[in-house]
Amino acid sequence: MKLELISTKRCPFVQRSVIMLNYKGIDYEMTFVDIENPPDWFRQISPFGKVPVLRVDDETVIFESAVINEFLDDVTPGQLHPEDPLQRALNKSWIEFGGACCSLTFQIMTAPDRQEFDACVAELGENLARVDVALGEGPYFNGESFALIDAAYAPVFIRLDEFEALLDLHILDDLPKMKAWAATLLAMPAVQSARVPELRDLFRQLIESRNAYARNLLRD
Ligand SMILES: N[C@@H](CCC(=O)N[C@@H](CS)C(=O)NCC(=O)O)C(=O)O
Repeated sequence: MKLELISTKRCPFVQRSVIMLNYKGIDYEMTFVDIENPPDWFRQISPFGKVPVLRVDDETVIFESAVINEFLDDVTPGQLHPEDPLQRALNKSWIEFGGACCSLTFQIMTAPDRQEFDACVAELGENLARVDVALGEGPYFNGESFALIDAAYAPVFIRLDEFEALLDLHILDDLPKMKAWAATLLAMPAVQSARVPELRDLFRQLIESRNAYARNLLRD
């Protein structure tokens, strides 16, 4: 089975799957598409027109990052979801919630005015405070072992780390437990491998091209 991940460099949902593939040492190819102007073949294989899409063979693609990651986990040794059904269900619930957090990081970069920007920052802070309540003592979400839920939230922390440098925006300052979780994940080679070196420039370009409110906060 030769896997191909259809990707963009900026997408946090793609990063979830890159983290998983690299953490598990799975062999794969990466194909980048221009999501603003995608090729016809991509429109045909991606049901929602979104990345990531995992091509499993000539006829089969899997979409939705959380589902892709569960598939990757299922077909490789060393299961990364908790064994206990209740814990597994709770992890899946918070993974779903993590999708909304990813989306808010995008809205923070693209909000057209201060009112919307502030509202998105506040909503993300409130969301993360809810996750913080569910967090254990670390270093990972469930404790000692890295799990799928860590791969799901690491891209949020990549973005928040970029926001600190780019916008002087420090959303985790009031959440020390979560800050420690973020630091653990950001130090992992699999997470670093999902963070392309030009990511900050891509965010800067996004903010500038949208003429977003965040443009006023950009640091040199
Ligand atoms: N729920 C999806 C979200 C994927 C998603 O929103 N991807 C964005 C890029 S970060 C996308 O492809 N957007 C293109 C579009 O909506 O047209 C997942 O988890 O895979």
